[in-house]
Amino acid sequence: MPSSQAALIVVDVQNDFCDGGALAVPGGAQVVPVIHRLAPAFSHIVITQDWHPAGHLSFASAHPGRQPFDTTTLPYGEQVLWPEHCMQGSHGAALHPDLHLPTAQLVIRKGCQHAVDSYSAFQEADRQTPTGLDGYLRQRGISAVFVCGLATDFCVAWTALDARRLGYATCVVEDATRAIDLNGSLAMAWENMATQGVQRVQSGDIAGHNG
Ligand code: VGL
Ligand code: ZN
Repeated sequence: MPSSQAALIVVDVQNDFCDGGALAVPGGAQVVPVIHRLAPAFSHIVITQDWHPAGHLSFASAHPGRQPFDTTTLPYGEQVLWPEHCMQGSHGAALHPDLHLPTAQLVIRKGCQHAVDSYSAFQEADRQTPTGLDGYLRQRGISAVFVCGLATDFCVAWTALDARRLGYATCVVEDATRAIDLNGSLAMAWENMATQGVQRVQSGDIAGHNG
């Protein structure tokens, strides 16, 4: 059982990342029942939502002549160009309707700046703009985080890597994630996370086999 100093971070379980969504992650909605089994083990739960303005610079449509899943270079580095997704206030940006986490106390919305993407729940891709999540967790005495949700190789991995860098004991709950897997991105994400000391765990290791 995680201690009271641990938080569960539920990343981007939104309609657009689930089957039928604008940027559907294969099997995305399958994380929902696994997350429901994990939740009772945590006294702190944080939910994130990818939350882009119309015309966001991470959208291929903002770059004439470019296609979704191409990459480009933005001032802060390489950027994958995505289909339009998770537009602020849209149905696609809403949390999956089956996700039921009544004890979650914080929702972090990220990717709100027009010209900056934000995969991580802690810091935007400019590596300068904090979301405030680190302060929130620290002020509550949290020293360990368990990351789950969508997608393993983008927002989950970036969140876990930032958590490690900020000094949290960090686990990714593999069976509570699903991946986009673009050009080997999933294997690369697990490799980076292992190198940085992020632990790869399964939901059964945490919540027991209670359901
Ligand atoms: C994500 C791509 C673009 C994610 C968000 O939640 O992993 N991926 N925006
Ligand atoms: Zn996004």
